[in-house]
Amino acid sequence: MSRPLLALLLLAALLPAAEIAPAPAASEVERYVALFNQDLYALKGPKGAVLTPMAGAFDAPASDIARDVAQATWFSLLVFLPFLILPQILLVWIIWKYRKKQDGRTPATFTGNHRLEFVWTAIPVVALVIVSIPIWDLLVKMEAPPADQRRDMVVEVRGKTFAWDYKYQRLGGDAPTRREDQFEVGQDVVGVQEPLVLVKDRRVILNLTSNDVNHAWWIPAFGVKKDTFKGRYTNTWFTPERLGLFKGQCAELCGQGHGIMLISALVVDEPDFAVWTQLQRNRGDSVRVWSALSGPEVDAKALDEAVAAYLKKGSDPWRTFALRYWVASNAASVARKPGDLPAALPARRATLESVINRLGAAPSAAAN
Ligand SMILES: [Cu+2]
Repeated sequence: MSRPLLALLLLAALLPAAEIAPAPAASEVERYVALFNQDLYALKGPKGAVLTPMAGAFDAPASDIARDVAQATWFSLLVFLPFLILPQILLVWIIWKYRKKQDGRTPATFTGNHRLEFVWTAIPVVALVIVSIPIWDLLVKMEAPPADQRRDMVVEVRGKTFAWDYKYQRLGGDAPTRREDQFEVGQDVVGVQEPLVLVKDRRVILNLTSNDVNHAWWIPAFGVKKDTFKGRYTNTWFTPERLGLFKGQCAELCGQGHGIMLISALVVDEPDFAVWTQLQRNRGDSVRVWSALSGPEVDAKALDEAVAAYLKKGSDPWRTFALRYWVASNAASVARKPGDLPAALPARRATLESVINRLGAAPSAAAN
């Protein structure tokens, strides 16, 4: 073995492994399902289910770009407001002052006043120039990608009739993104749209495209609205600054399902995002377990085999936590759809729990 290679291997052995936080307790499953798999279509209000309102960019900006947009809007409103109000005041005053007074005098008539016409043209032109300066700056800022992107999250956004797919190309932050961190989220195994999950104060760059017709990705609270086209990429960026679920809507009339082509972004803090990435890493193999659990009847043998296969790839606390999470998350998605399955699922999750405990406690025994 060559000496530089040996030195490199030695260095790799000495470097601390990427730190992974301990897995949450099984009792935390419901908390994370409630956070990551929120009902994107409805909010249970006092009057029953109502559509979750979209927060606006002006009353509640939730990103750096949205703050700039709100500021620019208020500024132009301030500059233009006198043009709306002053003529109305003048009009009322003139009508009152020169009303017919029944004193026998006839009103004077006159047309044209070049000086006045010049003034009332020049003043609006100056106002437009004043407003255009900060707006131009902002437009350039929105269009130009940030110069230093090393810490940025990068996500490919793909519109399709009538849902969204998100491909995480880079998670951003301090740690370099590994190949296994290039997650794809979209619709879960039950077909429920998943939100775009972002980290508070971590800038995100979106590369947007479409599978079919034109769509537009729009979340007002982030101050971002961008068209998506098939065969071509558009880009946008922003830094989410508030925690929470932010609602949007496809903003390009794209077909029958356009009205329900909702958009949601969930902004979480670093620790919750770390949990979310661990869940994504351990997601794929959980589908087989879900299939064994979600049929008309539970096939005990198939379930045993699916759980054993899942645990064979790793039975550490993160693996078992992720398995419990994905089954619970799919159950939450199913519960939003009509059918008999939701009522049966609590009992089936208890069955899964006993299988995990039986196989997870002694994975070597399961192999025998
Ligand atoms: Cu659309």
